Amino acid sequence: MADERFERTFVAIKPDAVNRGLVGDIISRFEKRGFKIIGMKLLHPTLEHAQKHYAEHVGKPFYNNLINFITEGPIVAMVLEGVNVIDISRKMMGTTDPQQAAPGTIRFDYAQIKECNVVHGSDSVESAEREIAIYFKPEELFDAKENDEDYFIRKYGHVEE
Ligand code: IDP
Ligand code: MG
Repeated sequence: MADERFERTFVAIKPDAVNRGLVGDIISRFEKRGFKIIGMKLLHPTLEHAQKHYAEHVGKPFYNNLINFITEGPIVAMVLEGVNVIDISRKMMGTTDPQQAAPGTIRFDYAQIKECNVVHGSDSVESAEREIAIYFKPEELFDAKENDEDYFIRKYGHVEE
């Protein structure tokens, strides 16, 4: 990466949110914060995806329910890049339980129960690297252009005389 202040994180819009038509609203929040989408796909997670993704939760009471839920239908898998994106994107999501989440967070605004809490975000640099590799090949990730809304206009916007 060009600048070490920039991190990458894995974000998923879960099947409940895709099903309810919340994809655009959720992506929009991250884009407006300035985070760059450097990878994105709609995919139906396989059992293998789910088991790898949630390996840390094996044996917990909610594990089977979680695996069933995440394999219910398509998710939007994303890699976001930005300054402190791991921590900030999780703050934007709110706490795991939407009932405890702060007003204005994604989980407060769009969810009611922790079993169906609309988004996932990596919780550390190590988790991000591990989770990105589960869902993306290296060639599926792209370089973010300069973080500047006028980049393409300045570069291509010269009218031919
Ligand atoms: P996180 O998504 O906020 O990082 P984790 O503890 O990593 O939360 O749990 C992964 C997912 O498992 C949560 O997003 C939630 O959907 C589900 N989950 C976590 N704890 C519980 C629980 O106590 N009951 C039911 N589902 C849970
Ligand atoms: Mg987690």
